[in-house]
Amino acid sequence: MKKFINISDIKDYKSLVNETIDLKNNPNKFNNIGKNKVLGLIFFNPSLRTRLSTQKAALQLGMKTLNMNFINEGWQIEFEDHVIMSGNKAEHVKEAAKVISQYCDIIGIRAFASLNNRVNDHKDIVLNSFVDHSTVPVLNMESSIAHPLQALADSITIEENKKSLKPKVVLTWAPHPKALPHAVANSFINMSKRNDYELVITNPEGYNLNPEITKGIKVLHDQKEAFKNADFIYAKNWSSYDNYGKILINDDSWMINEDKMNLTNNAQFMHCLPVRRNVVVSDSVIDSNNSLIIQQADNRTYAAQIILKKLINNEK
Ligand code: AN0
Ligand code: CP
Repeated sequence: MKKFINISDIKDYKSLVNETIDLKNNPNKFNNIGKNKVLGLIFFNPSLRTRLSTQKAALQLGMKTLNMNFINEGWQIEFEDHVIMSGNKAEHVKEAAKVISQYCDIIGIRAFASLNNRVNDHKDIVLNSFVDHSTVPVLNMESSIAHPLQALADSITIEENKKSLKPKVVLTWAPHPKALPHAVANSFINMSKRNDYELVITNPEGYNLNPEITKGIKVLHDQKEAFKNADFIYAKNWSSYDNYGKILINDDSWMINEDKMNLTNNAQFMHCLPVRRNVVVSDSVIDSNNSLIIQQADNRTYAAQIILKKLINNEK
Protein backbone atom coordinates (compact mmCIF):
# COMPACT_ATOMS: atom_id res chain seq x y z
CA MET A 1 0.00 0.00 0.00
CA LYS A 2 1.52 3.31 -1.13
CA LYS A 3 -1.17 5.51 0.41
CA PHE A 4 -4.30 5.10 2.53
CA ILE A 5 -6.83 7.62 1.36
CA ASN A 6 -10.01 5.62 1.03
CA ILE A 7 -11.53 2.23 1.82
CA SER A 8 -10.89 1.32 -1.84
CA ASP A 9 -7.13 1.32 -1.11
CA ILE A 10 -7.71 -1.95 0.78
CA LYS A 11 -7.45 -4.86 -1.62
CA ASP A 12 -8.60 -7.80 0.52
CA TYR A 13 -10.90 -6.32 3.13
CA LYS A 14 -11.75 -9.50 5.01
CA SER A 15 -8.18 -10.57 5.50
CA LEU A 16 -7.28 -7.06 6.68
CA VAL A 17 -10.00 -7.27 9.35
CA ASN A 18 -8.65 -10.63 10.48
CA GLU A 19 -5.07 -9.32 10.53
CA THR A 20 -6.22 -6.36 12.64
CA ILE A 21 -7.99 -8.57 15.19
CA ASP A 22 -4.88 -10.74 15.34
CA LEU A 23 -2.76 -7.64 15.97
CA LYS A 24 -5.15 -6.50 18.71
CA ASN A 25 -4.45 -9.77 20.51
CA ASN A 26 -0.74 -9.20 20.20
CA PRO A 27 -0.16 -5.45 19.70
CA ASN A 28 3.61 -5.63 20.10
CA LYS A 29 4.03 -8.32 17.45
CA PHE A 30 5.66 -5.89 14.99
CA ASN A 31 7.26 -3.56 17.50
CA ASN A 32 10.45 -3.19 15.48
CA ILE A 33 9.24 -2.62 11.93
CA GLY A 34 9.02 1.16 12.37
CA LYS A 35 12.44 1.49 14.00
CA ASN A 36 14.24 4.66 12.85
CA LYS A 37 11.11 5.80 11.01
CA VAL A 38 9.10 8.94 11.67
CA LEU A 39 5.35 9.48 11.28
CA GLY A 40 4.29 13.10 10.77
CA LEU A 41 0.78 13.99 11.93
CA ILE A 42 -0.51 17.19 10.36
CA PHE A 43 -3.78 18.65 11.62
CA PHE A 44 -5.85 21.34 9.93
CA ASN A 45 -8.74 20.56 12.37
CA PRO A 46 -9.11 19.42 15.99
CA SER A 47 -8.84 15.79 17.08
CA LEU A 48 -8.65 13.62 20.17
CA ARG A 49 -8.93 10.00 19.04
CA THR A 50 -7.19 10.23 15.70
CA ARG A 51 -4.26 12.16 17.11
CA LEU A 52 -3.64 9.90 20.10
CA SER A 53 -4.57 6.50 18.63
CA THR A 54 -2.44 7.04 15.52
CA GLN A 55 0.50 8.10 17.69
CA LYS A 56 -0.01 5.08 19.91
CA ALA A 57 -0.15 2.84 16.83
CA ALA A 58 3.15 4.30 15.62
CA LEU A 59 4.79 3.82 19.02
CA GLN A 60 3.68 0.18 19.08
CA LEU A 61 5.50 -0.29 15.77
CA GLY A 62 8.66 1.33 17.14
CA MET A 63 8.14 4.55 15.13
CA LYS A 64 8.61 8.08 16.37
CA THR A 65 6.07 10.79 15.70
CA LEU A 66 6.08 14.49 14.89
CA ASN A 67 2.88 16.48 15.37
CA MET A 68 1.95 19.80 13.89
CA ASN A 69 -1.27 21.69 14.31
CA PHE A 70 -1.77 24.01 11.34
CA ILE A 71 -4.84 25.60 12.97
CA ASN A 72 -2.67 27.88 15.04
CA GLU A 73 0.96 26.79 14.62
CA GLY A 74 1.69 26.61 10.90
CA TRP A 75 1.92 29.15 8.12
CA GLN A 76 -1.31 29.45 6.18
CA ILE A 77 -0.92 27.20 3.16
CA GLU A 78 -1.93 28.00 -0.42
CA PHE A 79 -3.33 25.03 -2.35
CA GLU A 80 -4.29 26.70 -5.66
CA ASP A 81 -1.89 26.60 -8.59
CA HIS A 82 -0.51 29.73 -10.25
CA VAL A 83 -1.86 32.27 -7.76
CA ILE A 84 -0.14 35.50 -6.86
CA MET A 85 0.49 34.87 -3.18
CA SER A 86 0.06 38.43 -1.96
CA GLY A 87 -2.68 37.61 0.60
CA ASN A 88 -2.57 35.86 3.97
CA LYS A 89 -1.14 32.56 2.72
CA ALA A 90 2.60 32.50 3.28
CA GLU A 91 3.56 29.10 1.90
CA HIS A 92 2.50 26.83 -0.97
CA VAL A 93 1.68 23.16 -0.45
CA LYS A 94 4.24 22.33 -3.16
CA GLU A 95 7.06 23.36 -0.83
CA ALA A 96 5.36 22.38 2.44
CA ALA A 97 4.67 18.78 1.33
CA LYS A 98 8.21 18.25 0.00
CA VAL A 99 9.78 19.76 3.11
CA ILE A 100 7.65 17.64 5.48
CA SER A 101 8.52 14.56 3.37
CA GLN A 102 12.19 15.10 4.23
CA TYR A 103 11.42 14.92 7.94
CA CYS A 104 8.88 12.07 7.85
CA ASP A 105 8.57 8.59 6.34
CA ILE A 106 4.75 8.72 6.35
CA ILE A 107 2.53 11.82 6.54
CA GLY A 108 -0.94 11.73 8.12
CA ILE A 109 -3.29 14.57 7.15
CA ARG A 110 -6.51 15.73 8.80
CA ALA A 111 -8.41 18.26 6.71
CA PHE A 112 -12.21 18.48 7.02
CA ALA A 113 -14.64 19.58 4.34
CA SER A 114 -15.23 23.32 4.01
CA LEU A 115 -18.95 22.57 3.59
CA ASN A 116 -19.33 25.70 1.47
CA ASN A 117 -18.28 24.39 -1.94
CA ARG A 118 -19.29 20.86 -2.90
CA VAL A 119 -17.18 20.72 -6.07
CA ASN A 120 -14.02 21.72 -4.22
CA ASP A 121 -14.76 19.43 -1.27
CA HIS A 122 -15.17 16.55 -3.71
CA LYS A 123 -11.72 17.22 -5.06
CA ASP A 124 -10.39 16.73 -1.50
CA ILE A 125 -7.85 19.43 -2.29
CA VAL A 126 -5.78 19.44 0.90
CA LEU A 127 -5.33 15.68 1.12
CA ASN A 128 -4.75 15.21 -2.61
CA SER A 129 -2.27 18.09 -2.75
CA PHE A 130 -0.22 16.29 -0.12
CA VAL A 131 -0.54 13.03 -2.09
CA ASP A 132 0.61 14.83 -5.24
CA HIS A 133 3.51 16.78 -3.75
CA SER A 134 4.80 14.51 -0.94
CA THR A 135 7.55 12.05 -1.71
CA VAL A 136 6.42 9.62 1.03
CA PRO A 137 3.13 7.72 1.66
CA VAL A 138 0.12 9.75 2.86
CA LEU A 139 -2.43 8.58 5.43
CA ASN A 140 -5.96 10.02 5.54
CA MET A 141 -6.88 11.02 9.11
CA GLU A 142 -10.28 12.38 7.90
CA SER A 143 -10.50 14.39 4.75
CA SER A 144 -13.37 16.27 3.06
CA ILE A 145 -15.01 13.08 1.89
CA ALA A 146 -13.58 10.10 3.78
CA HIS A 147 -12.54 8.83 7.21
CA PRO A 148 -11.33 5.32 6.39
CA LEU A 149 -9.42 4.72 9.66
CA GLN A 150 -12.69 5.26 11.54
CA ALA A 151 -14.55 2.90 9.21
CA LEU A 152 -11.92 0.19 9.62
CA ALA A 153 -12.13 0.48 13.43
CA ASP A 154 -15.94 0.34 13.17
CA SER A 155 -15.89 -2.85 11.13
CA ILE A 156 -13.53 -4.47 13.64
CA THR A 157 -16.01 -3.49 16.37
CA ILE A 158 -18.93 -4.97 14.44
CA GLU A 159 -16.94 -8.16 13.78
CA GLU A 160 -16.19 -8.48 17.50
CA ASN A 161 -19.82 -8.00 18.56
CA LYS A 162 -22.01 -9.44 15.81
CA LYS A 163 -24.29 -12.33 16.76
CA SER A 164 -25.27 -13.39 13.23
CA LEU A 165 -23.40 -13.79 9.96
CA LYS A 166 -25.29 -10.99 8.23
CA PRO A 167 -26.24 -8.42 10.88
CA LYS A 168 -28.67 -5.61 10.14
CA VAL A 169 -26.71 -2.38 10.50
CA VAL A 170 -28.59 0.93 10.53
CA LEU A 171 -26.77 4.19 9.84
CA THR A 172 -29.03 6.86 11.28
CA TRP A 173 -28.86 10.63 10.97
CA ALA A 174 -29.12 12.37 14.35
CA PRO A 175 -29.57 16.02 15.29
CA HIS A 176 -26.60 18.35 15.89
CA PRO A 177 -26.36 22.12 16.37
CA LYS A 178 -23.41 22.51 13.95
CA ALA A 179 -23.15 21.64 10.25
CA LEU A 180 -21.02 18.49 10.09
CA PRO A 181 -19.22 16.79 7.18
CA HIS A 182 -20.19 13.62 5.31
CA ALA A 183 -16.81 11.88 5.63
CA VAL A 184 -17.63 9.48 8.48
CA ALA A 185 -20.94 8.42 6.92
CA ASN A 186 -19.36 8.01 3.45
CA SER A 187 -16.60 5.73 4.71
CA PHE A 188 -18.99 3.77 6.92
CA ILE A 189 -21.11 3.04 3.85
CA ASN A 190 -18.11 2.16 1.67
CA MET A 191 -16.83 -0.13 4.41
CA SER A 192 -20.25 -1.79 4.85
CA LYS A 193 -20.32 -2.58 1.13
CA ARG A 194 -17.15 -4.61 1.60
CA ASN A 195 -18.81 -6.65 4.38
CA ASP A 196 -21.78 -8.97 4.59
CA TYR A 197 -24.06 -6.50 6.36
CA GLU A 198 -27.64 -5.68 5.66
CA LEU A 199 -27.11 -1.90 5.62
CA VAL A 200 -30.05 0.48 5.94
CA ILE A 201 -29.65 4.26 6.06
CA THR A 202 -32.26 6.47 7.69
CA ASN A 203 -32.33 10.25 7.51
CA PRO A 204 -34.90 13.04 7.25
CA GLU A 205 -35.92 14.23 3.78
CA GLY A 206 -33.36 16.65 2.39
CA TYR A 207 -30.50 14.82 4.12
CA ASN A 208 -29.83 12.08 1.57
CA LEU A 209 -26.11 11.49 1.19
CA ASN A 210 -24.11 11.47 -2.07
CA PRO A 211 -26.19 9.22 -4.40
CA GLU A 212 -23.03 7.74 -5.92
CA ILE A 213 -22.11 6.34 -2.50
CA THR A 214 -25.61 5.27 -1.40
CA LYS A 215 -26.44 3.65 -4.77
CA GLY A 216 -28.13 0.29 -4.19
CA ILE A 217 -28.64 0.86 -0.45
CA LYS A 218 -32.05 1.16 1.20
CA VAL A 219 -32.70 4.72 2.47
CA LEU A 220 -35.74 5.24 4.72
CA HIS A 221 -37.09 8.56 5.97
CA ASP A 222 -39.00 6.76 8.74
CA GLN A 223 -36.42 6.22 11.50
CA LYS A 224 -38.61 3.92 13.60
CA GLU A 225 -39.31 1.69 10.61
CA ALA A 226 -35.57 1.48 9.91
CA PHE A 227 -34.79 0.50 13.51
CA LYS A 228 -36.97 -2.62 13.42
CA ASN A 229 -34.85 -5.75 13.88
CA ALA A 230 -31.59 -3.80 13.75
CA ASP A 231 -28.52 -5.44 15.32
CA PHE A 232 -26.36 -2.27 15.26
CA ILE A 233 -27.42 1.38 15.37
CA TYR A 234 -24.68 3.70 14.09
CA ALA A 235 -25.60 7.33 14.79
CA LYS A 236 -24.06 10.29 12.99
CA ASN A 237 -25.07 13.78 12.07
CA TRP A 238 -24.33 15.19 8.65
CA SER A 239 -25.35 18.43 6.98
CA SER A 240 -27.40 18.43 3.79
CA TYR A 241 -25.67 17.13 0.67
CA ASP A 242 -28.19 18.50 -1.86
CA ASN A 243 -28.36 21.90 -0.17
CA TYR A 244 -24.68 21.56 0.43
CA GLY A 245 -23.41 22.07 3.96
CA LYS A 246 -26.68 23.50 5.27
CA ILE A 247 -28.69 22.58 8.36
CA LEU A 248 -32.24 22.26 7.00
CA ILE A 249 -34.03 21.15 10.14
CA ASN A 250 -32.73 20.10 13.48
CA ASP A 251 -35.57 17.83 14.43
CA ASP A 252 -34.81 16.62 17.96
CA SER A 253 -37.32 13.81 17.47
CA TRP A 254 -34.44 12.10 15.59
CA MET A 255 -32.33 11.80 18.77
CA ILE A 256 -31.56 8.17 19.65
CA ASN A 257 -33.31 7.19 22.88
CA GLU A 258 -34.35 4.05 24.74
CA ASP A 259 -37.82 3.93 23.16
CA LYS A 260 -36.24 3.72 19.73
CA MET A 261 -33.62 1.19 20.82
CA ASN A 262 -36.51 -0.95 22.11
CA LEU A 263 -37.73 -1.31 18.51
CA THR A 264 -34.50 -3.08 17.55
CA ASN A 265 -33.20 -6.61 17.96
CA ASN A 266 -31.50 -5.55 21.23
CA ALA A 267 -29.16 -3.54 19.01
CA GLN A 268 -25.76 -2.29 20.06
CA PHE A 269 -25.17 1.44 19.82
CA MET A 270 -22.23 2.94 17.89
CA HIS A 271 -20.88 6.45 17.33
CA CYS A 272 -17.44 7.60 16.14
CA LEU A 273 -17.19 10.31 18.88
CA PRO A 274 -17.05 13.12 19.82
CA VAL A 275 -20.77 12.96 20.64
CA ARG A 276 -23.11 15.54 22.16
CA ARG A 277 -25.07 13.80 24.89
CA ASN A 278 -28.83 14.32 24.93
CA VAL A 279 -28.67 15.94 21.49
CA VAL A 280 -27.48 13.04 19.33
CA VAL A 281 -28.21 10.26 21.84
CA SER A 282 -29.69 10.08 25.34
CA ASP A 283 -27.51 9.35 28.38
CA SER A 284 -29.49 6.16 28.96
CA VAL A 285 -28.45 4.70 25.56
CA ILE A 286 -24.86 5.88 25.57
CA ASP A 287 -24.33 4.62 29.14
CA SER A 288 -26.09 1.28 28.58
CA ASN A 289 -24.37 -2.08 28.32
CA ASN A 290 -25.23 -2.08 24.62
CA SER A 291 -23.05 0.94 23.90
CA LEU A 292 -19.86 0.18 21.93
CA ILE A 293 -18.43 3.69 21.71
CA ILE A 294 -15.37 3.13 23.93
CA GLN A 295 -14.49 -0.12 22.16
CA GLN A 296 -14.75 1.69 18.79
CA ALA A 297 -12.25 4.29 20.01
CA ASP A 298 -9.93 1.52 21.26
CA ASN A 299 -10.04 -0.15 17.85
CA ARG A 300 -8.78 3.05 16.24
CA THR A 301 -5.30 2.14 17.52
CA TYR A 302 -5.26 -1.28 15.83
CA ALA A 303 -6.80 0.06 12.62
CA ALA A 304 -4.05 2.69 12.43
CA GLN A 305 -1.38 0.16 13.37
CA ILE A 306 -2.24 -2.33 10.63
CA ILE A 307 -2.41 0.45 8.02
CA LEU A 308 0.92 1.95 9.15
CA LYS A 309 2.47 -1.52 8.93
CA LYS A 310 1.24 -1.87 5.35
CA LEU A 311 2.51 1.58 4.44
CA ILE A 312 5.93 0.92 6.01
CA ASN A 313 6.35 -2.41 4.23
CA ASN A 314 4.41 -1.43 1.09
CA GLU A 315 2.27 -4.54 1.63
CA LYS A 316 -1.06 -5.15 -0.09
C1 AN0 B 1 -16.34 15.59 12.94
C2 AN0 B 1 -17.21 15.11 11.79
O1 AN0 B 1 -18.41 14.97 11.94
O2 AN0 B 1 -16.67 14.83 10.69
C3 AN0 B 1 -15.31 14.55 13.30
C4 AN0 B 1 -15.80 13.18 13.61
C5 AN0 B 1 -14.73 12.18 13.79
N1 AN0 B 1 -17.16 15.84 14.10
C6 AN0 B 1 -17.32 17.04 14.63
O3 AN0 B 1 -16.84 18.02 14.11
C7 AN0 B 1 -18.13 17.14 15.88
N1 CP C 1 -13.53 9.72 15.76
C1 CP C 1 -12.55 10.63 15.58
O1 CP C 1 -11.95 10.71 14.52
O2 CP C 1 -12.31 11.42 16.65
P1 CP C 1 -11.35 12.70 16.69
O3 CP C 1 -12.01 13.76 15.81
O4 CP C 1 -11.31 13.10 18.13
O5 CP C 1 -10.02 12.33 16.15
